[in-house]
Amino acid sequence: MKVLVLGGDGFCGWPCSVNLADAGHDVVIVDNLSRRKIDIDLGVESLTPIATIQDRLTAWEQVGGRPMRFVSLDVAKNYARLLYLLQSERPEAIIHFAEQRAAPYSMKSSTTKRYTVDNNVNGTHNLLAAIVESGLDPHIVHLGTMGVYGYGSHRGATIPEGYLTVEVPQPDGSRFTEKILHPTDPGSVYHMTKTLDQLLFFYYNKNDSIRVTDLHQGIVWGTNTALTEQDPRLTNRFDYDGDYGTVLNRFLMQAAIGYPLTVHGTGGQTRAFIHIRDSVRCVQLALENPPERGEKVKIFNQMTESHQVGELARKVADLTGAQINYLPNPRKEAIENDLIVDNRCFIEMGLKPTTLDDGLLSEVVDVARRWADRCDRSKIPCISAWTTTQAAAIQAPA
Ligand code: NAD
Ligand code: USQ
Repeated sequence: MKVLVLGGDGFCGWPCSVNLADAGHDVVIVDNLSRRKIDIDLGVESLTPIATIQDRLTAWEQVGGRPMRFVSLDVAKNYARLLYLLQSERPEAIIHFAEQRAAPYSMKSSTTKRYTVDNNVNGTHNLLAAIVESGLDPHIVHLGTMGVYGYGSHRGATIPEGYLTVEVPQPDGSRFTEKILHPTDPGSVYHMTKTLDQLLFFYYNKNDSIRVTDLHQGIVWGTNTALTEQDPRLTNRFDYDGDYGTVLNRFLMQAAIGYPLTVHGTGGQTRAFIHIRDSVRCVQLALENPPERGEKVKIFNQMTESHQVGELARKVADLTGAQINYLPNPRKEAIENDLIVDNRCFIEMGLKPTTLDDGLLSEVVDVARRWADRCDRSKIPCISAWTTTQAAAIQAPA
């Protein structure tokens, strides 16, 4: 199948692209390389050395991979070229990873808040409008986030896959039931853009019958897949800095270099997780099981397990002997929360979840140890504060 992978040079998009090419799909990567530019602006680099997109594609062909093409394009800014790309490539599916994905980066300043909203919302809307204008019927597989449901108390309720069945009371005392989009409760400007994406998909699906699968993904951990391990030039990125590093990969990397694990607050926050290998597999499953024309937006919870941040820190400390540091939380978020998630759709489609086993955790620690000399310790602290209250707390002397 002809597939455009928007954001195919990124952490999730690159291993996904090679996996789809390996599965026999005709892949075109579309990326404006903004993630690499943000690294330059922040003065950080992926812990793992990553090759240029051109070298990645050459290496992929040299290991015998089905050739992929690269198109440099900003989907949020260059509508005319996006439309032309659709008209000329006529893709059957479009995987949409092309967004600014870090919550701390989105909260750094009014500039990064505005960039995140402009980039993410315009990118998604441009894609939908261009599909309508092209008259084509590609299936969009979008990477959304578990964070759209929010991390307040769900009072023990299981989070359904996108839609909530509610009972609506009528004036005569009777009730009717209806399935609605689950209410949203974003925890950052970044997460808010994903809730706006949801509404854009809902509308264009209703009005123009655009076929969409929205994947509400949890925090991705791990780094490489079997395919990206074949050649050093295929290596995936590993973000460890205070803006882009995500919690479990950060803890594993901190353990590897002897840096006390940076738990925010008490570590009572519960989050959903998925290993990069399962993330790649889920995207392929979603791609190969498209909705029918006229079917409402399919929403899957793309996660395999939930864990408390503090529990993860203790697990990593037990495995590696690392120290744990409980820090003032730079985020305005619940001290603790429950999180029970329905993820039956992927399990029923055949996903065999990769769970948090010691071997896989150690594998990430080994990768981090190999590249420890590339780590800039000054970039580890999370200094992006959600409000001035959190900013004052993280600046106060310990
Ligand atoms: P990433 O930043 O590594 O990759 C995003 C890619 O999109 C980058 O290569 C970037 O250059 C590109 N991009 C951004 N804006 C673009 C634009 N306007 N035009 C063209 N290309 C653009 O992020 P990731 O970790 O690979 O995440 C991919 C998607 O998955 C995101 O939408 C993110 O919200 C979602 N997601 C990620 C995680 C995670 O833990 N990494 C978890 C849940 C959901
Ligand atoms: N945290 C720490 N210590 C750290 C880093 C984070 O305690 O050193 C805590 C945070 O305060 C937060 C939790 O860990 O409570 C998760 O933070 P994170 O940075 O790992 O994840 P998050 O900001 O939610 O964002 C990541 C991805 C985003 C994706 C989201 C999925 O960057 O693209 O959408 O995970 S989810 O969390 O399910 O919403």
